[in-house]
Amino acid sequence: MKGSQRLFKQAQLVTPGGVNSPVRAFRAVGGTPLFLQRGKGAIVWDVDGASYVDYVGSWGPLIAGHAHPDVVRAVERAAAKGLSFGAPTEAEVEMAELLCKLIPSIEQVRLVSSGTEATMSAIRLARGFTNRSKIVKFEGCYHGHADALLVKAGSGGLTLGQPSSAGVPPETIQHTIVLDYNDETGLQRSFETGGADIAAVIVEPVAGNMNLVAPRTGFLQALRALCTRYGALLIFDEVMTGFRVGSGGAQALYGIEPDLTTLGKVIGGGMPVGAFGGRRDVMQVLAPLGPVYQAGTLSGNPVALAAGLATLKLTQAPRFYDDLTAATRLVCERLTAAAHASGIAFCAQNVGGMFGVYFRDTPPQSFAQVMQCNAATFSAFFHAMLAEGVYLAPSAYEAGFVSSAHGPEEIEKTAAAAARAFASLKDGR
Ligand code: HOZ
Repeated sequence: MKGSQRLFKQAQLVTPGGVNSPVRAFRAVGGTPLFLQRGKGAIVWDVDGASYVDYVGSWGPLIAGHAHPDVVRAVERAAAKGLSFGAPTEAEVEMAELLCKLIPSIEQVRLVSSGTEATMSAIRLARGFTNRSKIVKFEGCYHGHADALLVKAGSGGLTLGQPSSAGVPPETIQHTIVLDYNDETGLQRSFETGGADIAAVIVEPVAGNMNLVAPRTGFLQALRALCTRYGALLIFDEVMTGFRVGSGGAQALYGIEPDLTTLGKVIGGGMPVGAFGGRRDVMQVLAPLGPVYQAGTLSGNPVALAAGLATLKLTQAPRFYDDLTAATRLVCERLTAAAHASGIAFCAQNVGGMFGVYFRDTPPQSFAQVMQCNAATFSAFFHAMLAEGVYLAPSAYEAGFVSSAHGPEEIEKTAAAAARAFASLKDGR
């Protein structure tokens, strides 16, 4: 029996579904998840020694590729000095200063250990600051797995066909309003009918948990204007897009200043780091200055921050994002060309270093259009690519990620793999 199959069997006895995060279980695409053993640059190896060009990149954090020497060295140095103190350290100041400098809407920031913690805390803060209860989110956007946000969510819930979770009491989500992504008219109506109760609007400025859906021109601007008019806070969930679509995140790309921003993934460089920050007057409502409580033993962990700081430093190299964006665009172009050569309805698009692939003719602009994509064909494509040595996200509802380590050789390999994979789909092999 192959190593991944053996480990998956063992894992299922002691871990629900054999995984520690649902999408990894390959339920949407079928088959056995790969158990990975190591990674270097753009390549990962499974426990059976097979190698793959990796477009998951730990779901986004590994913007400089696997085990970048600068990042590994920084982690080793930090670890040698102590793993955790539960007391302030210099690295926390350095990270906070860097985030405030690179994302100007962040005047103050608090570090946490995951994206879920960041969004959960930002929501609490927004409610505490505005003294209002309701929050608005958009269908198919995923903001981590805190109760109030786990309604019509993307990512794993959507992948498993359960976008709202059991175990979340109706009372907990009675204050959550869910609207259509890329349609500001719903928000206009919600504000008109109950604006005085809406504390915040939270949005993925580029949706990356229902595949990739880019914001329509004017959508984010409309959210900004409506939140300002009705005194609600605009929260950009940039856990995925922060330092991924460009140095200043999606807010720099689209020229919008949110009141609060949540971060994760890249700022930890593969280690558990999250953050939420924004307007100083809002942030100062947090304990110990104000009445909104939030805390964490491992918040600002020095080893995790060492990985994050080293990664962010790499992203500040001249042309880093130009090159990353160009490489990601090339991946999309080569995949699309390969599909069309086989006569398959397919398209792909990228925003900076993240991309989406769709089995339809044009990129979806809404959750409904995402649902029109052919998920069964995606699964066949996923497995054909895996057999060719290319590791895509095992779900039609996740974005893909390119790193600075994906060079011409990896992209060429991907294109050749895609040509064979699409041809096999056409032949029904
Ligand atoms: N929710 C993550 C992707 N959007 C998946 C996390 C994981 O399985 O590691």
